[in-house]
Amino acid sequence: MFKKILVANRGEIAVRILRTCRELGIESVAVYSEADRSALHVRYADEAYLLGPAPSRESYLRADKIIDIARKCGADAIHPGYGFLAERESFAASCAEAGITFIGPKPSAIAAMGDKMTARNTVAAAGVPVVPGTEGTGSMTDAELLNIAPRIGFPLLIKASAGGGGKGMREATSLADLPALIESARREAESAFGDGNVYLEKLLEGARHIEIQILADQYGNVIHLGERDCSLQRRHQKLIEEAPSPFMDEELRQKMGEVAVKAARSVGYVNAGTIEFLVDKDKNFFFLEMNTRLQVEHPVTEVVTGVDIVAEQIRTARGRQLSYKQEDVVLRGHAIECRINAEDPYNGFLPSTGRITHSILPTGPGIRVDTGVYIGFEVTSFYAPMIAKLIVWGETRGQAILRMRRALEEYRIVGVRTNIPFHQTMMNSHRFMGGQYDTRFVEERFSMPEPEEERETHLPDIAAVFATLVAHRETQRSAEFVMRNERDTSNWKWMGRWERMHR
Ligand code: MV4
Repeated sequence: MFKKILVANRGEIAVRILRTCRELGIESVAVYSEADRSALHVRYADEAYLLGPAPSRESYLRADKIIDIARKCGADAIHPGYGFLAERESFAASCAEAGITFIGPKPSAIAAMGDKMTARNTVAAAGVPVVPGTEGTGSMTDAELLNIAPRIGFPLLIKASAGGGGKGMREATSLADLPALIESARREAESAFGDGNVYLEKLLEGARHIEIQILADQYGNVIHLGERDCSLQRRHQKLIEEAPSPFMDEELRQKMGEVAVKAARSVGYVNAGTIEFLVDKDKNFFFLEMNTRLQVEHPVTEVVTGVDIVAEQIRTARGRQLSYKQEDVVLRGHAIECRINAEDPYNGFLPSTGRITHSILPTGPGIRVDTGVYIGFEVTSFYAPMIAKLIVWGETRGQAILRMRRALEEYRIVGVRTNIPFHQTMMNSHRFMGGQYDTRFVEERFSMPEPEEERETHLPDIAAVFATLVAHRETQRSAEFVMRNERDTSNWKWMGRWERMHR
């Protein structure tokens, strides 16, 4: 096994990775910026080294410094986490040149999936369904795009080839609008990625965003760990994820799982990866992109499968076989993750900074909290506002929702505003309870109640819930369960007093 792993990341994901290193008996190294001198990941690791000033460009993105530190301290592998250097082909290649194992896929797989046109083409050639759109790779002129657009049909999306995650995306409703939108998409892509190439895809409306977790070793074994439903997003930032998807059935899971494995094989994938699909109301599914890294929302999959995904990443990077065969993977119960962000949901989700002066974490049966902060920690605006992930498990989806409500009520954070009230509202929303949501829900059909009205608006209108129930039996059962157990257990007032006491 590796002797020492350097974790090239910060916050909750660095701590998450360090935990598995500890369990596997592998020594660990943290790197940190000046803003993170007293961060949890620095305290948790066996050794820690300063990278530079707070801005990521001068710290967590300094590939050269990180590789240098790894060499000097004798680390034989680097785990990149997510974000920062995780999907940079050049970083994976530099690690290899330095004789250090990059815990992730080969540079060629990162490159093939990182260029979204290449990814579309590669997986389509392997028999994976893609959204109807432009074919081929490389740059297309405006004239070529305008020529092909009517055959794709409107509305359509202009997507940046170097993009992903919705960056540089434009929606066009008619041919007349297209030239200006292509122009602005190219400009945004050029300045964000230094690559102005764009392609077109038919816009799938009202689809769900469902992704499949895969694991692959160096011996051609590729398995999938089922799906995560990530449809609850705001401005392409996921807010709530769950596994399994309330929309899924076993037949669709098997089909999408097999297709995801095919997509991974098409680029010779090794390590953990995620295939994103759009699934329409008729259960047709289409490849969107592949994320060649560990994802923020990986815990919901860990919770329902019992698989330590980070451990499998480390094992496969070291040349071990996967610990599981496909038939060993059994889903049990239901998991929901709420991303706890230092953002004010009552004020347009404005980021909130400050020192955390008091906090109580929810615990107890079926609860997992992955966080990189603690009492005394200063939340700054240098990095993403996510300060914790609250993950719950329940035997059924309904039990998971009730448990999440309980956990959200227990969770106290004083010093920064958080989006916990948003999650509480969502856990009481009829649409969420009924599993009836798609990618537009948060932005188009959801609004926060006024703070003082919160409790009233939370009281469920049972008739309305049943009126909106879908025919899906599992979903119906979970909504009924929630309804049957519904009563106002909020101790918001008491907790409000507690919070004021500690201001
Ligand atoms: C789409 C789509 C509908 N049709 N592509 C967003 C992030 C990136 N992974 C791709 N995304 C989408 N691609 C086609 N052809 C819908 C999304 C999408 C989305 C779009 C607008 C607002 C929120 C969204 C949330 C998830 C996915």
